[in-house]
Amino acid sequence: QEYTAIKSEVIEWSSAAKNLIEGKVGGRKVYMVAATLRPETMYGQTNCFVGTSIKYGIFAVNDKVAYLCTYRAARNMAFQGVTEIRGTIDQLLEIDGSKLVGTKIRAPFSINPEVYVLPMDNVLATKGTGVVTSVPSDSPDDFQTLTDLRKKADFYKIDPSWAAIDPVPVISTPTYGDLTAPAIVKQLKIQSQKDTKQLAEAKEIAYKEGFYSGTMLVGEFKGQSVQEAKPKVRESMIQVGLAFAYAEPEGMVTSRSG
Ligand code: ZZB
Repeated sequence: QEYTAIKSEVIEWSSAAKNLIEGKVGGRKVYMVAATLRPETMYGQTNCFVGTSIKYGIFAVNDKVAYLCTYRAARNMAFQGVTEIRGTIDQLLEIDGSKLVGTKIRAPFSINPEVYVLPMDNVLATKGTGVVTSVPSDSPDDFQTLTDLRKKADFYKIDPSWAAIDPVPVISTPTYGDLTAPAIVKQLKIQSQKDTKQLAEAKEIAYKEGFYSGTMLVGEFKGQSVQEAKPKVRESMIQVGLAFAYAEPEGMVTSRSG
């Protein structure tokens, strides 16, 4: 599986993370790294998700830069030319996902350039980087989680202001309009992020609809089809150093064995 790894620079750590991190990263710029299959939706990022019971690490890339992701992802990256010496992993510290909530980051290419880290129940530790960038306009999981967080901010231990950014129209589809994910969530009568079966179905529909029938409403490739724009947005982000290619080992094995 070939993902695009999106780099979000940390602007301000949550108070829980600040103490832990102080003095541990040696002045490096820290980026949270999210794996996405939909780089063309990055204009619509409204926040970032982590799993509260997942352990993350901060890994040195060189003297100036460090990445925050799961150990598993850092290990994969070390074999994909991300670190200076192939296969070496330099973990600066470990941190619980719960402590990252409330951290403010820079969301590259987003119409809302500064967003917060929020908790999501269904983040898998075994997929991507364990960091998920949230695009509620086009991802049913993201829309439903954001809705849950807004309804029960106390329960999820978040400051409501961290979840204040509304979904941003970035892609139009003929069947669902300018906010595809909210429309599908409504159609399937999804009530919470615990409705995982319906959410899987909604994701499938949203992927197909966006890819085959979507038109870009914003950005450098406005007016183009998603099929045309997707690789171009990806290339733009990589070119300016805000993204890089990231593959999951399973995918690599599959493509090698044909
Ligand atoms: C931004 C985005 C915008 C995404 C969208 C999807 C959509 P898949 O298809 O199952 O391989 N994701 C990435 N890592 C994780 C994780 N560890 N746990 C849970 N979710 C994760 O899933 C790939 C997508 O799932 C990724 O692409 C990411 O969300 C999320 F408009 O990034 B995506 C219809 C989907 N739309």
